[in-house]
Formats: sequence, structure tokens, C-alpha cells
Amino acid sequence: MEEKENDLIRFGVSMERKLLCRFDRWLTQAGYPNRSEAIRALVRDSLVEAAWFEDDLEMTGTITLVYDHHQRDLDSWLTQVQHQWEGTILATTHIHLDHHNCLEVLIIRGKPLDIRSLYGTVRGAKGVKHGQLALSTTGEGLP
Ligand code: NI
Repeated sequence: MEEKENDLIRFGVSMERKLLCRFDRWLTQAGYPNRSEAIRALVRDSLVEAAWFEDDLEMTGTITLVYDHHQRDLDSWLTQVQHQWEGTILATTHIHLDHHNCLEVLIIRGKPLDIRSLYGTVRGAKGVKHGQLALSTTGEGLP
């Protein structure tokens, strides 16, 4: 019989009862329909995470920033940075959280090192209260 890359392969996994109970509780809470779906998702997450350490791959992700709207020159500096990184930043969304605080999300695509460098630049700016880099994938090469 011909073997295809997308063939479903069944395999056995041994695990301590206690660990399996915790896993089952977690996957139910997390909304996975069964162990197989949960394990597939965890494996894909791990592969994406590992890919972020391979510098020649192109990755996607988002940078979320919460910053002080009243911080002098920060708004215009952020705009300037976004122009400098126009090849890496695909889109941005800005939300005025309240009188003082703004939230900005940058959707990014590029090499891991460049993305980390961009993140460090904006996260380290004076007036940025919180930052988060969410690492994802272009999906290319991920089964
Ligand atoms: Ni704002």
C-alpha cells in the first residue's frame, strides 16, 4: 500500500496516571475535543517555537504595546519606527484605551532575529508600559 504524508498513524503513548489525569482535565478546559487533537496542537506549537531559533526562516507574529499617550514624542517616534520597518510591519491597529493609555498591535513578518530586534527597540522605549511578542508561523512547511 502506498504511504502518504497525511496518513494518520496511530501510536501508543505511555504516561503516568497522575500526569494523564491532569492532561485530560487541561484539554477539556482548553476546549480540545480529544487527546489526539490536543497532542497534535501541542506538537505543532513546539515546532513553531523551535522554528523561532532558526534564523533563516520567515516567521509571523504580533507585537502588542501598551503605552502612555502623554509620553513626549512617543507617538511620532513609534510612527517613525514603523516607517523604518515597513517591510517587516504588515499592519498596525491602534486603540485609545482611556485618557492616558494607548494599545497598539503590530502584525509582523520576517526573520526571527529582525523581529526580536524590532521588538526590543519598541519595548524599550520610554513610556511603553507593557509589551508582548506573540510568535507565530507563516504556516509554510508546517504539517
Ligand atoms: Ni491612542
